[in-house]
Amino acid sequence: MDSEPARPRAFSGIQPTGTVHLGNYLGALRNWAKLQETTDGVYCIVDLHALSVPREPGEIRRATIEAAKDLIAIGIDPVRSTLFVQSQVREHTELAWLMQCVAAVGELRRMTQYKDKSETNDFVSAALFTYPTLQAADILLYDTQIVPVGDDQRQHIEFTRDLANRFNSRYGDVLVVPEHQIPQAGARVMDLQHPENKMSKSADSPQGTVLLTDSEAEIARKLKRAVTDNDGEVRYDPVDKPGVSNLLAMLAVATDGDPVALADDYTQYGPLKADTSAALIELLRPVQKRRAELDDAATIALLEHGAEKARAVAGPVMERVRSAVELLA
Ligand code: AQP
Repeated sequence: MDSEPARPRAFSGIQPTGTVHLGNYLGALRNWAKLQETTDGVYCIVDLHALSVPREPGEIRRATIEAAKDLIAIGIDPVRSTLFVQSQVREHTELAWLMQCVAAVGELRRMTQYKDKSETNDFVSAALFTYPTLQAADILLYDTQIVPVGDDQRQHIEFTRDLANRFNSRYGDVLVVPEHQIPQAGARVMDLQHPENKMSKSADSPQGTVLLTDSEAEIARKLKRAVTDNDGEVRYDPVDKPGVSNLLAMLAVATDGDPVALADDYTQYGPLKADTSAALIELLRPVQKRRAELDDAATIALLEHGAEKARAVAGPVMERVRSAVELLA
């Protein structure tokens, strides 16, 4: 295949829907940065996905630039990897249509993200329903082998694999079928105030969400007030002790430890919270320093260059797909 790189290709995306939080960082973005050592990384700010729920005018543009700064600060190197904005590469929406043509309505209805969001949003757009077909197109357009994501994306990546296999069985061996890569620890960072829910940019839970831009004092305060439980035992048990287990999981990722083993070091919640907070502050300090040095104009220029690199891969893949479907050249 022409566009197949010498190293395996990794692709993933993030919505410009608010400041990046610890869940994004520990569950996905840290992994993106690490994978640059061994893979050809393609990382996308998926602004069209963000429009599947209503936004204020101008919000997306600002949030896109901020998200790009977050990714660069986290360690995505726009020279080594391809960092770009989804809407600047038109092939994404073209392939998304063809994915809709092989997707079944019943499959889309079973997507838990759609079920959750359609219950909580007043206006449920058609785009919210077909969102996973655009996500499949994002991934498949780059002959992706590895998709580093948090646990919440497991079902969408499975769906992407199903669509790729179905497409290939109809049209020949056209699309590369990708695998997800979900980390052992940090794959589902929970909200500090509602540890039964995942930490999320769009959840209205400022005290439960640790943002990449939070000051050290804010991080310490949020961790100190994190909801735990009343039994007082430090044990890693995400089902019965979600709050305490969330602290242990975050501490484990930040210190390269194991959440079950770490629990043995504590007999009280206070010291566990204090150590987790100190480890997270330490982890985020260099990221925050780098982020403060980035400016808008340079970031926009890097994204334009990234879009050129992305088009150079997406264009030939789209041509291959068009030809397999036998659209008129
Ligand atoms: N809590 C989390 N723990 C671990 N990984 C997470 N991810 C998101 N939340 C967690 C991973 O981050 C990547 C980017 O996902 P996103 O842009 O969908 O992030 P979000 O915070 O989930 O954003 P929103 O706007 O609130 O989206 P919804 O409400 O749609 O989930 C992904 O790899 C994701 O797995």
